[in-house]
Amino acid sequence: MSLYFIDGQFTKQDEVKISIDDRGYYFGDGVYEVIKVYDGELFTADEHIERLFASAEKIQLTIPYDRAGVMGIARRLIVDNELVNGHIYMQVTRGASPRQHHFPTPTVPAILTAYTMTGERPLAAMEKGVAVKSVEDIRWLRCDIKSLNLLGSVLAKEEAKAGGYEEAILHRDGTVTEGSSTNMFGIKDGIVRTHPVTNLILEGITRQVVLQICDELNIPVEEKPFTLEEAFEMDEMFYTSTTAEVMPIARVDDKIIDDGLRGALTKKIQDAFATKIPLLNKEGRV
Ligand code: PSZ
Repeated sequence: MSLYFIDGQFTKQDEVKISIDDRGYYFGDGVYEVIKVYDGELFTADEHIERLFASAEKIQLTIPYDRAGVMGIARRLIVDNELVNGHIYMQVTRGASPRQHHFPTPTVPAILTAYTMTGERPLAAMEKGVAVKSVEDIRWLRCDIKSLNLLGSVLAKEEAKAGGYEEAILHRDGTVTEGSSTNMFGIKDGIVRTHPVTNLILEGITRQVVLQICDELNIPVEEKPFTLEEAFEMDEMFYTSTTAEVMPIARVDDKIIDDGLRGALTKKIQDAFATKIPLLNKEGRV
């Protein structure tokens, strides 16, 4: 029986109780994070916890723990649930209070919930690549916040999935922003292109790792938006996320990217990413 952390207590999954008045349930009024676990070890946890606090601050939400407290909850869940490979899901809502749009008065404590999920690296897709569908980005103008309000992403992903695609490549007036739950990259003439960090995208932790890898490998990067038309003409494309890592894109809509095979630079970045994963380093099989 998997253990959940709910509002200050570690609870068995079938004993979890959440109030119908939780503002996450009514309004999506909260923020969340997904942290990858490889071989029982958290990956880039400091960065994820920092982003959780940053998202919370942007919506004037006070997390009822400090950073070390949040890390401690994540660690205890891994140990008690004997998680080897997978991730921790963690969310904080603005507490439980009778439904009214404005913040609760008097203030109620924020509620942090967290649990573990098992999952393996998507190695087959990482070799073969995936297809993505272009979808208009109808989300709000604060995509820099990892908010629980995900309707825009849900509808985009559903449209992609219904069409047989793995992910949606979102665009505003033809300019690519990001994926429904990923950051989008293109490579043209040896230069890696991705949308700059603005209010229109989430600053992915995997994005940060990839930019660091490019720096280390002297691969030039331009953090400059590109259009869908430019995407079709890229030499290579990939997207990044905590669980997808560095995922090659073989096709955008009906346009095959280059020869449709994983590109050489994408492979190089994937290999460099793998060297940063604790499990692979430890066992020496990168
Ligand atoms: O399991 C999954 O499908 C996951 S785990 C994390 C994500 C998906 N996505 C995070 C995310 C996002 O929601 C948006 C809108 N843009 C970019 C990303 C990538 O962020 P990182 O790299 O921090 O996971």
